[in-house]
Amino acid sequence: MATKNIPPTPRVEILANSGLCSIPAEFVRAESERKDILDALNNGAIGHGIPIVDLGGVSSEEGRWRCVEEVKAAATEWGVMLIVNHGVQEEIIERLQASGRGFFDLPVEAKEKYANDQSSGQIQGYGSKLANNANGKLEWQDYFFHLVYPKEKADLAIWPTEPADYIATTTSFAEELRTLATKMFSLLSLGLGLDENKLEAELGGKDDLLLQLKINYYPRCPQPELALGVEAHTDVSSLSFILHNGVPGLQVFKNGFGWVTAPLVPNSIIVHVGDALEIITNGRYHSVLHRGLVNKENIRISWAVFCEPPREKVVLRPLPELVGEGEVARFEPRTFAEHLERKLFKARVAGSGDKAVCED
Ligand SMILES: O=C(O)CCC(=O)C(=O)O
Ligand SMILES: [Fe+2]
Repeated sequence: MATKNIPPTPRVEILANSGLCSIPAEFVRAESERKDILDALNNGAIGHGIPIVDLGGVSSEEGRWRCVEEVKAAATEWGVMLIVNHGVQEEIIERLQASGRGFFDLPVEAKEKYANDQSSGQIQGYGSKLANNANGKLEWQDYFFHLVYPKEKADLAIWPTEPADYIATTTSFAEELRTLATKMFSLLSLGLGLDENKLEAELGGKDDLLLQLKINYYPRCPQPELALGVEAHTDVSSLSFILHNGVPGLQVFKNGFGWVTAPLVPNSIIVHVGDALEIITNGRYHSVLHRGLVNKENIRISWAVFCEPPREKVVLRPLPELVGEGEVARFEPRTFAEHLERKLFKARVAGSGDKAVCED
């Protein structure tokens, strides 16, 4: 069981349920972002352009090469895609969502038993963003964050024991997602003319690539035009897989288009390219800038699985075979831990866009 910490900031869920009509100043975004949020909420343009890739044909030779081309194009031009016929059983996804929802349906006091303690480095558990960034802004969300794969590295003592099936369900889901991650890394490797195991091996391979699950819980917000559920960022992971409860909110940034809202496609999973994959591919695959909007009517919940390299064991550097003649390596070598440090440092210096350490 997790330690019982006094939460450093009030849970957003409590604020949201307190009947307030205007949100506290720490949640009000800068003027520059606000116009942009309002425009996005008003025009509601949903997702034209974000590629949708059908992985259904991946086991035939011809179908596989079609998937390679489509996945490559999406990762190169957008850094994000929706995949369908991905092989993760619908029934497991339904159970995962029911158990995550069941946890967040518990009273806040029950969830506090699982509270994390970021100040002492205990980043797994139930939490809310600390105002530790230079702009002092908070995000309109609470979350549950924990390592879910490989099983022997997971700290089951901090996993929810309510709902009763949470542990079994989340474990089965993580196993299926791990298989899907290998499938995606293989297509992405082939797309760059690499051996199909190459990218995954560079990121830690079977034993050391870690899956971290973050359940993002975005309560209803009385002033969605002023707030963000998650501020603009790129994920530090190699790939991230996102599921959600059917409420729109995720937006990706595309040069020439601006902010584009991810469409709702039944039984799809959203896949982001993150920083670690961008680094080792020397920028061939693009780490996508994205953010989350909130709304007045509906609670939004998303399940983000971050595929992370081990913190110290591998050095992330552009693969020599991807640095073409006359090109330069666009990224300096670094461990994943060093990458996290750099990103936090940069964000502090820039005074915005900072993320708590546990967040990709
Ligand atoms: O809620 C979402 O759809 C995305 C969340 C996200 O970007 C993250 O947790 O890193
Ligand atoms: Fe993200």
